[in-house]
Amino acid sequence: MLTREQIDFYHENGYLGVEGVLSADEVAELQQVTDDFVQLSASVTEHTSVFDLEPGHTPESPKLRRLKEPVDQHEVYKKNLHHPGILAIVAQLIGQDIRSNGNKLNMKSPEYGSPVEWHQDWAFYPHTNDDILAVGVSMDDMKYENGCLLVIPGSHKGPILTHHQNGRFAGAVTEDVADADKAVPIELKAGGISIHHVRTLHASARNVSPNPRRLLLYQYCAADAWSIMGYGSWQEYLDTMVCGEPTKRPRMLDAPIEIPLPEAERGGSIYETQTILENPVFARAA
Ligand SMILES: O=C(O)CCC(=O)C(=O)O
Repeated sequence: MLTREQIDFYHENGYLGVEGVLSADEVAELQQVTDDFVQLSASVTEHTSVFDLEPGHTPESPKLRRLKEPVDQHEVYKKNLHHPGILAIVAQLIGQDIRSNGNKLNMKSPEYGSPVEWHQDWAFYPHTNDDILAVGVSMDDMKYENGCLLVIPGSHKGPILTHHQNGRFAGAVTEDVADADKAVPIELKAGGISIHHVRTLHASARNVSPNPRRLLLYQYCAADAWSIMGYGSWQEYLDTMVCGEPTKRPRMLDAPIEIPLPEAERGGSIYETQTILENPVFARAA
């Protein structure tokens, strides 16, 4: 559970780091399952619907950048979406009725892993209100050197910066990020979680350390935050419920929105989408 100070810090700054949410055994289990997926990825040479590969990926030295929708790939990831410690914290921030609108496992190989350019998740998935956050489960110690999450405190209260380039969605901010010099790293031990608000500007640099960086991201929304882009059916909405009650009455917030259309030139993952950026901020592996 969070203290009053932690809750206030989140609302004021748009992010929070919480140590010790998962036990050492829970982290070890996640690491084991993830190691198995990295081994499996050695058998592919192109991105698939499950694996997103680093540019230097080879069968001899597999470099898996993202496991897509891990909750659909293994019971252990699904179990942790419902982790009681995580859900208790999320409920303190966005209420008891909770949906999930996505999940991913982003990995940065030692001395290699790709950066993620500045962006606001809200630009990818605008909703009727912004009681939406992403929880990052640290599967390794997270330091600046291995590419931990960087956030700009208070940016969730600011404008939505443009994520378009040459008229198409580009998956990253394409104007100047004025406050980038105020960015702070969310450094955590394995088992800790980061939380960032859906409008918080965030990014992460390349991994320049000898250690891996594996961050399991679960997106949680208040049940009354409905996707502006819509649902194919009532069942599709219901399938996103994690706990509490669904609702057919979306809560509306007067918030700035830019629809992520026309579609990005390249899809598949945020990394692929961002490869078309004319002015990337972070250095990439050669
Ligand atoms: O893995 C990271 O460092 C950040 C990932 C992220 O923000 C995203 O995938 O949307």
